[in-house]
Amino acid sequence: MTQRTFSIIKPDATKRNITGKINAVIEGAGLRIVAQRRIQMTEAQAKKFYEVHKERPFYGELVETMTSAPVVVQVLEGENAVAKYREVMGATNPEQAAEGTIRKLFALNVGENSVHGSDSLENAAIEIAQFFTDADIAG
Ligand code: RTP
Ligand code: MG
Repeated sequence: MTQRTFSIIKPDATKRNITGKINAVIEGAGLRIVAQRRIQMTEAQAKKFYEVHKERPFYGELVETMTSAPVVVQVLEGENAVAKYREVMGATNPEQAAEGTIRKLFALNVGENSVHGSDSLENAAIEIAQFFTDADIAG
């Protein structure tokens, strides 16, 4: 089934100027970047985006990290895009990420792990709508 998922290339990656290298891994895995924009996330946007984690001890740090430099927000399209992108990203903690995954290749640590990807089809739609309108997406 063709799906769309939401991706963020995080500040640790934009700071190191490796967004193209990450996009090459995404495209190499057969996912198409059908929308993409570089933005400076506001504190309000980051807090809303990570609201599910607001009781977690790392929430404050997470919001701070996500607003520390620009991010690239993206919509990725492909066969089973949600699960496929989670696979391409690798485990949250790069020490546990499989060879060849984005986090194994590029992440610095669990907090600076280079990418975000939606964890379900339902959340993908919610997250895409937070940053893109239908007119922004050309599949
Ligand atoms: P993401 O949401 O960014 O795609 O990552 P994920 O699903 O693999 O991980 P999740 O559990 O949703 O956590 C969201 C982000 O919070 C940071 N985190 N820090 N210090 C910590 O123990 C810790 N745990 C999670 C990570 O940057 C993670 O991507
Ligand atoms: Mg998550």
